[in-house]
Amino acid sequence: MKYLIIFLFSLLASLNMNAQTAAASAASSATIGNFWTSNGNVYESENLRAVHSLSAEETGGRWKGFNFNSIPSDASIVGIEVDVEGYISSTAPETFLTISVFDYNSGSYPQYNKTGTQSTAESTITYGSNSDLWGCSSWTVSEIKSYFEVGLFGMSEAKTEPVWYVDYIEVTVYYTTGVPVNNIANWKGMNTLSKASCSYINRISN
Ligand SMILES: [Ca+2]
Repeated sequence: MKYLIIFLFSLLASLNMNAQTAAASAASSATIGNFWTSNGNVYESENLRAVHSLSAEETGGRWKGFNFNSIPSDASIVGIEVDVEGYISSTAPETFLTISVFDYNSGSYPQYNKTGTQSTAESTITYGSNSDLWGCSSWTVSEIKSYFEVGLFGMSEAKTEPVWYVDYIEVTVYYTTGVPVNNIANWKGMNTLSKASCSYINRISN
């Protein structure tokens, strides 16, 4: 029994269980129809900012061109974090911000949202975590590499509508390699794992 236990621990170690790695990237392009002005200013944190004057109608924009080429093709995506560095001209009531991630794949446009917040002093707000898939049960590496987008949207019914300034957007994707401990029992069935259905809404416009 002793040797069996040693063997099993060695096997677990060799499988590199739970080794979580992070890949971070900024966007490198904006989608057509982006309502933000100077939208290329979110590519670097250098105090040059994209600007969005909110209105009573929800508008915003999306960014893409993230570089996650370092993620191995057989990795398991376990978390997505979006860091937004910026500020807003006022925290007027009836103002709503939304941070979204998109999987723009195969013509569909699944979008996963979080309620945004921003103070009048420039700061970095973190959305998601190393274990948050934003309501989607799974993301494939291909979706992350080829179809991932981030959106920032906002609206305000305040008399004086705020202006939202964003200096930098950085996305960190967390992934594991090897066989997760909780999948050992499903070892023979791993090839049958597939993307489960996700709840999402389709956004038609920016
Ligand atoms: Ca910037």
